[in-house]
Amino acid sequence: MKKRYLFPDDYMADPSVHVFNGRIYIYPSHDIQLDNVENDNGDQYVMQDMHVLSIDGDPMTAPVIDHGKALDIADIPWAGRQLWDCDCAEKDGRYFLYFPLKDRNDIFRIGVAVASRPEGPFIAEPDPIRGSYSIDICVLHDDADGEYYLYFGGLWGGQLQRYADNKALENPYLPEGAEPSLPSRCVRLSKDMLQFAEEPRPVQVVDEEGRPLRADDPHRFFEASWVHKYNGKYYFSYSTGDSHLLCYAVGDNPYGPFVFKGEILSPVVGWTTHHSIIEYRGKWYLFHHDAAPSGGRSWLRSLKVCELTYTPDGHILPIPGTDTPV
Ligand code: FUB
Repeated sequence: MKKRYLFPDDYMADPSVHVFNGRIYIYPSHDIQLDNVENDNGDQYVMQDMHVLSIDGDPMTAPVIDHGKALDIADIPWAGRQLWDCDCAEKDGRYFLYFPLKDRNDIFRIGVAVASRPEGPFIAEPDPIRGSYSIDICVLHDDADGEYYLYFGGLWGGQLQRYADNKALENPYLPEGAEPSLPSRCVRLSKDMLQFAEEPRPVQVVDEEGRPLRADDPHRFFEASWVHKYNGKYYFSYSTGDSHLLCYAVGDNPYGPFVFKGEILSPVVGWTTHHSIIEYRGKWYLFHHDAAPSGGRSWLRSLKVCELTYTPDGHILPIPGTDTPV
């Protein structure tokens, strides 16, 4: 299968990709060179700014433009550390960048920054979104009702296990064995795009009998939610974290439940796997990252793209994460 490294000049990861004004815009995390501090808390991911990239043409071949720094944590009033995976949505000619960032108490919150152009620069709101927590943002603009739905959540360093019913727990709780796995969250955004319009709801990934996937299932949700629509169905895709897969599940509305369908990408080089899926000029593409160019250093990742194919009945054909099994 043909794949392309998009931006060999720098280490970037977690590509959230959208088509705005007929052009592909990529909103990646900006990885930083540092001595290895790799641990399960994600302390190796210390990103401090983000750039916007764009492509006008076939993403497998057309030039990739770096529009430069679009947001810097030095300009975010409530910033602590670690600017992780963001996503961008357009409404009425304004662009809203949603980003997870630790506050000064080392708690992940979700912030919003606004721009008049898709490449920024983005100006951060003074405070995080009220009631927000955890990481890994995806925004769906639903053509069915015109609303915007924000998905978020990630385990371990992403802190999702610290919450239940949208309230902080005194003691984090990670389900085990046959217990239902922890779900991602979905919330409708307010009309001004700056707050949640409701309480976030759990996004259940269920098997064909409607049972939530178990905590010990290698296909259960871990982080990196992404939602796209295909033939009127909602495709919820995500990373399984410690089993290193990208998987997908299909539902009938933005909140789910989503019925598990299969794997999209087998393990890549590097611990994390994270992606987005778009249609552009009649073809479908998977954007993701791996750590092969950095020799497998998981905190130095590189952006990749390849074509994605559906079967006639709407299944996604699995893609190999590497040319050789890992
Ligand atoms: O880039 C930091 C974290 O690594 C992301 O939030 C996760 O999805 C994983 O890719």
